[in-house]
Parts: sequence; structure tokens; C-alpha cells
Amino acid sequence: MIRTKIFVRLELLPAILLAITAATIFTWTTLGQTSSQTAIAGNTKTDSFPVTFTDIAGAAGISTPTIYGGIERKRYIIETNGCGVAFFDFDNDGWLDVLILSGTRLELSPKEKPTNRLYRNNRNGTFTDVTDKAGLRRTGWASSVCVGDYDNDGNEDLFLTYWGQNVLYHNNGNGSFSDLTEKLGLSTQGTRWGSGCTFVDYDRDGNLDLFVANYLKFDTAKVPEPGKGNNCYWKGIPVNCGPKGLPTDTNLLYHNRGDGTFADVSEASGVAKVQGRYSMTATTTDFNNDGWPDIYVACDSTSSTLYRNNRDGTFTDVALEAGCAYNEDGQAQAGMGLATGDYNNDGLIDIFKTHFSEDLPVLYKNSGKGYFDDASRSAGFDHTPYVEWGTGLVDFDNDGWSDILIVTGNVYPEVEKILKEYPHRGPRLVYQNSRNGRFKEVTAQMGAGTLSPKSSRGCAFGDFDNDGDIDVLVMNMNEPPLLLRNEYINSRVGGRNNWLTLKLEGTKSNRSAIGARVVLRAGGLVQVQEVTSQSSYYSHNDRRLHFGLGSTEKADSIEIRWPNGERETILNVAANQIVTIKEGEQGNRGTREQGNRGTGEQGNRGTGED
Ligand SMILES: [Ca+2]
Ligand SMILES: [Ca+2]
Ligand SMILES: [Ca+2]
Ligand SMILES: [Ca+2]
Repeated sequence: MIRTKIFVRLELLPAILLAITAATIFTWTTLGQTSSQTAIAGNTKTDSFPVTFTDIAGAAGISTPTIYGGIERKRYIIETNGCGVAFFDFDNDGWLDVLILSGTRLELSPKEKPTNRLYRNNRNGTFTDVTDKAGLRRTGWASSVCVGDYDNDGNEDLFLTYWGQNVLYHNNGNGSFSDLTEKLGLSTQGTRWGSGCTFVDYDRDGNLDLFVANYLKFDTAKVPEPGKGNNCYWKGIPVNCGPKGLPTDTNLLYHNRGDGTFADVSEASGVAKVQGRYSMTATTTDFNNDGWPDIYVACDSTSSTLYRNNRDGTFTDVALEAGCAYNEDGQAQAGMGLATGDYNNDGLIDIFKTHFSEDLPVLYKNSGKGYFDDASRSAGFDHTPYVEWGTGLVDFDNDGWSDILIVTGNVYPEVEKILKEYPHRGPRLVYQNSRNGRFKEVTAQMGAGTLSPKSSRGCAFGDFDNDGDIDVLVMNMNEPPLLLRNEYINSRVGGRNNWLTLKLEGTKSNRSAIGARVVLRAGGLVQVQEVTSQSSYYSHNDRRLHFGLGSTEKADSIEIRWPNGERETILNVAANQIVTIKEGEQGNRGTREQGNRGTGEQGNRGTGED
């Protein structure tokens, strides 16, 4: 556990406020995890959130609409869930490229050939569509993407889930990808509806394994038309049926044998024992801090799943006892998207999960004692009329505290024609971290990129222009994506917060470093992040870890716990740069201490912070 610490830090307000307010300095305090809710009053004002977003997708060359089902009407649930996006660097040039998944239409005209699209970052604010060159053209009902270098060859590979057959694309390292699904043993029997997925090295042997969720069993021949069944109405209006009333499916786990093939260990691992869930987004994080990666799955209309890694190749669903299966009223929620991160900087990874309209998102605060507390209401969240999807716990203004962005969009385009209070297209909701356990909604001041109405699903977070602030990529149903450029760094002349971005590369551990945990200390603040393979909604974020440092000019220490459990610490790393850290090698920047080798095997349950 984090030692209880008391610290006080001063920070200059942005220069623009100097003229407005006489009090140019404010103070905040964190008293460790037990009393982080009791920060000194004052804190941030809403009008001080110095971030706006500009949508530059069209100007950047990302302008093809993402086809996903009917526009005015959805006959079946397959048309409603949409798909994810990824920020990842497929050509290893240090600049994030963009992958946008695609659906299709039930009645497709011969002219229409909707496809997933890969856009290469031209490093000048524009992108080039390289889908065909990359061999990624494919028409179908794609759901999600997870990214990881499963064969440790230095090139990030892709796994995509589908209603139909999932696909593993091996990155050939020359700009092209090959579909190796069958060769690797990743084909499924018959038609299944793959939903979330995540690469995860659950046995810590250095080879990425693969978890794949399934949403439900769907067959157009067996599902009634809108209004033709009990679960085919919403607010009295006939809509597509489900998910309630449709048969559930089980999830999959594939073990990477390290010889270029995977073994289906869904049964032997206990993963398939979890039944009766409509599983959606999957993410891996070490929630109990024992050094072994766990898997959390946001589930729709049913309790969510926390697969605890038993360290022997098996998993047990502990969501119920851990308090992250239901909300605090014991109700199952519509779990769509999720973000993991340490919102209150107490050293413990928390969960934020998005939900259906007229519900509130859930913020599960990690107690560090094996369970989570539902902190949604105490953190300031409330019901919204929007269906909420992709989300991230992301520090947009580099102050060292994670803010939240949520993309929204209703699933029933039929409804807004009758009930205007449930618009099909919604805004991106933005919440500023008040640094006292609470969030403040700042959507209205965030600019057109945030307010333009869209029916969004997946979104990904990453610094595509390498300028030091986190940007956002958003999938929209039957419209072009949004590429929201964060204007924070550009617009702050002097007085802006510092940052540090870390790209981790495993050598003995999996090369993508998925599951690596970083504890960064700077200016009295302790921040914890882990490298993930999927989060938000069905999407993949920039796997480089981005830390805001406030007014501090350097990180005092960066402790890395690699996925195999070994630790390294780097001291005194200057701010405002992107640093690549290779496992086991002396750092190019700063000084490195010898790690506490071998402390990971037995897990050090609950002692991850000395
Ligand atoms: Ca690139
Ligand atoms: Ca690879
Ligand atoms: Ca493995
Ligand atoms: Ca940026």
C-alpha cells in the first residue's frame, strides 16, 4: 500500500487568470488514501479548466463515414452496438496511426463495401488511408480491437472481434498484415458474436495470451422484429429486441504456446464457467496488486465480471465479493465502456464504467482491501439522458490528476422522433478532476469538438501529434470519425503544466509491456498507471503512458514493475519528453537503480508500494 503521506504543493495558475484573480496561488493537500476526499477547500474552478478540443478529422484526411447498420431504423441489435478504434504505431516510427473498425448493413447495395480503415500518421497533422496497402480491407460486423505484439517481433499485431469470425492480423513489419487466425488456432466454431478482447500474459511467461468476450448468441432467423416481443419496446416505442431475452454466451481464453500457436483454455482456466452475462468491453489490470494480471469485463444488463488471476493458470470471478458486479443499490447496469486508472492518486487502480440512459456511470473506488466502493454519487456523477460508451481516465491538462471523457449516442434512432428528450446523437461529456475525490462537468466550455451531436461508440486516447497533451479519436455511427485535437499545449503560452510520456518495451516480459505498472513520483504526487491492450469501449489507447507533472520540472523517480514481476527504478527524469524504457537496460536518461529482483513470484499481495 502507499504509505500515508502528507504533502502540500503550490502551483501557479495559468497566466491568463493572473489578470482576473488576485489569488494567483492555490494549495491542495492529499492525506493518503483514507482521507483523500478532504482536500483543502478552494480547488479548481470550472472556468479554470484550460482544455478545448478541435475536430480535425476531415482536415487530417480521416473523412470516410463508418457504416454501422440502418440510419433511421435498426431492425436488430447487431446494428446498434457499433465498434471500436485504435491509436497504435503500426510502422514503429514513433507516431500514432489510426485504425477505425467498421460494420456493414443488413441490406447492402452492391456498390457499398464498408471496411475497417488504417490511416498512417504523416507526422504533420495529416493521415493517409493505407488500408489496401496494409491488407486490412474487410467487410463485416466488427466489434472491438485489442493490440499487442503476440510474437515479440517488435511489430504490434491486431486482434479484431466480429459477429461471425474473429481475426488475428499479424503485422509483417513492412506495412502489411496477414490474417493468421486459422493458422494460430484462433478460429471459433460456427458464428459467435465476439465483443471485448484483450491481450494479457496471464502466466507471465513473456508471451501474450488472449482473452475474448462474447456478447450473446445472435441469429437473425431467431430474433423477433421490433415490437414483436417483450424485450422489443423502449418507452412504449417498438425497437430492436434485446439484449434481454436473447441467449447469453461464454468467454474465451487462449494460451500462447510460444511456438506460433494458441491453445483454447477457456474450460481449463475457468473462464468459461462464468455464464449468464452479456459481456462487452474487456480490460486487464492488476486490481489486487499481487503482480498477476486480472481481467475485468463490463457486462450489459447483467452483473459485470472480475476474473481474478489465481496464479496457477485459472481464474475465478470475484466481482460480487469485490463489489464491482452491481451498483451500490445491487442493480445490474448496462456495462458498455470502461476506464481504469487511479483517479484519486492513492496508488490503487480504480474502475469507471459507462451505462445506459437514465442511469449514472459507476466509479468503483479501489479500497486496497480486496473490494471496491461505489463512489459514483460522492464523486459528483448523476443520471444523464444519454447512452454512454467509450471513456477514459485521462489527464487532459497535465496537472497530474485524471479527468474523464465519455462519448454518447442512443441505440434507437426511432425514439427521438417521438421523444425529443432522448436524442440519437449526443455530446462528448467531459469531467474535470477536482483533486478531492470529486469531478466537475465542464462539457459546455470545451468547444465545438465536444458539443457537435454524434451517435458515438468507441473512442481512443493518445497523443497523436506528440506535442504533450492527450487527444481523442471517436467512432461515430454512419458518420466520419472525430479526431479531437487537444489544444492545451498549443494554447498555453507560459504557465502550462509539464508532462512526461513513457514508452515501455519488454525484453524478457512481453514486448508490448502489457501489464507493466509504473509508479511515478513527481512534486510530491504519486501516480500509478498500467499498460493495457483494450479499454474505453472496444478500443485501444496509445500504450505509451502519459503523466501530467503540473509545474514540476522532472519526475523524481519512475518505478517500473515489468509484467514478469521484476522491478526497475529510474531517478530524475526531465519533463516534457517521450522516453523509451527497455526492460533490463540502463536508461538513456536519468539514473537507474537496481531492481528488487524476484519479488514478484509470490505476488507480494498488498505490498506493491514498499
Ligand atoms: Ca506510425
Ligand atoms: Ca508481432
Ligand atoms: Ca503467456
Ligand atoms: Ca496532442
